[in-house]
Amino acid sequence: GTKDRSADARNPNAHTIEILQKMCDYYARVNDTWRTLAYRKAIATLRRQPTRITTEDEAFRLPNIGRRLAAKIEEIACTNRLRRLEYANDEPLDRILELFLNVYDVGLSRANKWIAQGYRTLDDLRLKADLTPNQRIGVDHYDDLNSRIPRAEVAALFAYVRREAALLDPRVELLVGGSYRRGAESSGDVDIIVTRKGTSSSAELVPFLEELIAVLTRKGFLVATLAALHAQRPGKDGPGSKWHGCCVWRRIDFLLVPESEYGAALIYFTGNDIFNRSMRLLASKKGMRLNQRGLYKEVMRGKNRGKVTEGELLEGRDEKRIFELLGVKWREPWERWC
Ligand code: DCP
Ligand code: MG
Ligand code: MN
Repeated sequence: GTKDRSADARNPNAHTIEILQKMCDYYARVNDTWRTLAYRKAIATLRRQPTRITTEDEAFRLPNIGRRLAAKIEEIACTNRLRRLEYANDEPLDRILELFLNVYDVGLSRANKWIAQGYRTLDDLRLKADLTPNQRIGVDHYDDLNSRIPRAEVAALFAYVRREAALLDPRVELLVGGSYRRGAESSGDVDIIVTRKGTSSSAELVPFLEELIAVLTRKGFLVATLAALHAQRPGKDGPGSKWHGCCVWRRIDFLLVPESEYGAALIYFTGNDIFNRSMRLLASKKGMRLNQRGLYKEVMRGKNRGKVTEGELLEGRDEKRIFELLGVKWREPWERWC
């Protein structure tokens, strides 16, 4: 999720941001990635403004806001609405598309197929559609899985997990990453990073997490598995050792991280995703490569551009050191909204 909306309430441009965010969601839905990105960047810029932006010229002078978006900002400020958004959302089918796209594990083509098959409601899906096990969870717990989790509840869920974890292995360290670490007032899910001093591979933590998941499931805390735990292949930059599921119908993710990769994983799992993308881009401009396992000296590429080596590891364990090596000023987690 990329819906860092809760921090906006006190912002002088809150209303404009809210409407631009809806437009952004609309473009994401119709797969217009270019406009989606443009809107996200503009929203990030507006979030940083200490005063209300009301005119096109004022908006256009800000970074990452083009002429047409600036005009829309003025329209919202003057009329309190955006005509483009209103006709985008008028379509009844568009509303159903949005309903279906909010089912866990459903993408645009799946949602469109269901509409073409004549399905219009969640009950249609429940009774008639051919659902994967994850999609069925998504339909059955639609409202819960689509509501944001208040910050205090994230803290309470985490406290419970940490207590059980400590009983299994007191050396294990847990931390909530994601939007919670960025200071959000509410989160889409609970992202838990798991590490232990002295580990150099996430495989060393797999038995612990298997046990933790078994205990939490037995106690009724974890109620569904969405992506089962799998070990990270050594030396590969794959998905990492992670587990996705639900606790009492809140989304919860675990990411296993060896101490040697802790800093890089913290950066990755704290986000947000646009911030991560810009850090990776910066690394590649400087002849380095950043992923969730570490910062590397640029990879050598062979004739067919295949990777010849992983590249020399410059830093993995220390978050601040990675910023330093990249030559960027340290940013606290709550300053990483973009
Ligand atoms: N992440 C990323 N790129 C992605 C998905 C995730 O870089 N495509 C990273 C950045 C995110 C972190 O993983 O901050 C956690 O992913 P979430 O989807 O849980 O996103 P957030 O925690 O940021 O937001 P939400 O409150 O919606 O969960
Ligand atoms: Mg999250
Ligand atoms: Mn997550």
